[in-house]
Amino acid sequence: MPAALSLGSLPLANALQDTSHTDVNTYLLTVHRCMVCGLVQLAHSAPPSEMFSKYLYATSASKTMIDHFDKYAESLVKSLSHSQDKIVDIGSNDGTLLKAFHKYGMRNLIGVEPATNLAEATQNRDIKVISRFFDGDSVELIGRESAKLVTANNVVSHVPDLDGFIGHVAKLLAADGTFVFEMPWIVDWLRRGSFDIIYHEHLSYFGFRPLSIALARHGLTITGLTHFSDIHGGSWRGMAVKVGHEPGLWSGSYNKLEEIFDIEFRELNKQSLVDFEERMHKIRDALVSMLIELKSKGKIIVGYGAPAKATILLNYCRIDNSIIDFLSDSTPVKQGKYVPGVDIPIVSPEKFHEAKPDYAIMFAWNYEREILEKEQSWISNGGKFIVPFPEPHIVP
Ligand code: DWN
Repeated sequence: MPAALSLGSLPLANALQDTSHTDVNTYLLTVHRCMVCGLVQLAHSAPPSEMFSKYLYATSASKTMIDHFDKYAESLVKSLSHSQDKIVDIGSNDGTLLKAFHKYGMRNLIGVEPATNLAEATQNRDIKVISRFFDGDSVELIGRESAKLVTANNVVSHVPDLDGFIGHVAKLLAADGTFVFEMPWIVDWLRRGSFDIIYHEHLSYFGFRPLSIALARHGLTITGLTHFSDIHGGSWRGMAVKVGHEPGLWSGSYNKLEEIFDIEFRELNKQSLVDFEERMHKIRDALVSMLIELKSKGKIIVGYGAPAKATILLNYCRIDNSIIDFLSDSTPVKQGKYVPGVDIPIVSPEKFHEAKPDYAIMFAWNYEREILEKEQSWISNGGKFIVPFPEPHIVP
């Protein structure tokens, strides 16, 4: 398939460096769209072991996600009948969701997490974590058809073998089990123009058409859909069960799925990715011009948050430490490191407040509400955020 759009060769988004001035590996980032099922995906993947064996992203780094997964667990526990019903969270990260299930009384909790640093952080008496990539052996280890609930949040975009992954989920699910997944929606991404979420961890950028085909191939059907506009820039939570075990009132979701297919058919076509690339260039040029102008006026400019997407935005726009003094981040393990490719140091939130910068690029734009609430004092003293999407603008 012809490349729909390309960001060139960029570093791995979470490959933060321990020292400055280090040469980092870069990998081509080109996005393609399958002309059969419409799946948008990367043409080249980087080695999963380089990306996921030691992982710096922690779900609990933002209150928004802690609260989100607390409500997630509370709502799902209502559909379970026993505290010993087995729940398996694939890509359990730092256990934020599993700990929420534990809080609501569940006691048979298993995480599957390849990053050893995160797996170790999660273990407790009622939560067992298998530190490996989810595969057929994981299913045998956990027990075929033993899980009442299998969850996978912000995971399906990361798996190289989607068909194999869904097949293993189907084998793990009990006959009356439910698969619950969350994923950013490609239509939200196209509408916002947020190209910074294109990186090597994200192999696929989902619409529901390709995902439904993959689920159907393994006897799973979608019976529940909820959209969250403020989660990772716009995400869906889908629920799927084994065909023949649909709940009575699932037709509502069936109609919603039809609507989603129509939206995707209209907004996700060959031209939309070509238009997206043009928009990418415009956003890059507008952001760089804004920063150069502010710098020429002697303004102090920093970054707020050091999410994976910051690496992409900074490297693609070639914004380095000559423009931005540092990025602050609330994740302890990120502090003291450097953003790969642009040599910008990552510091603690305390350093952000000490520096009293004039402007901060909100790299963690998906938490705008939480961040604006948190930084009211800096804002009231004249601090301003630069939010990159849908086009670079200053808040407040
Ligand atoms: O898909 C993925 C999503 C789920 O998480 C993974 N591939 C990698 C990761 O992406 P990300 O790093 O872009 O995720 P976040 O959650 O957007 O990262 C936010 C970053 O900002 C964290 O490092 C924490 C930091 N932060 C902060 O410093 N101050 C966040 C908030 C809310 C804050 O107030």
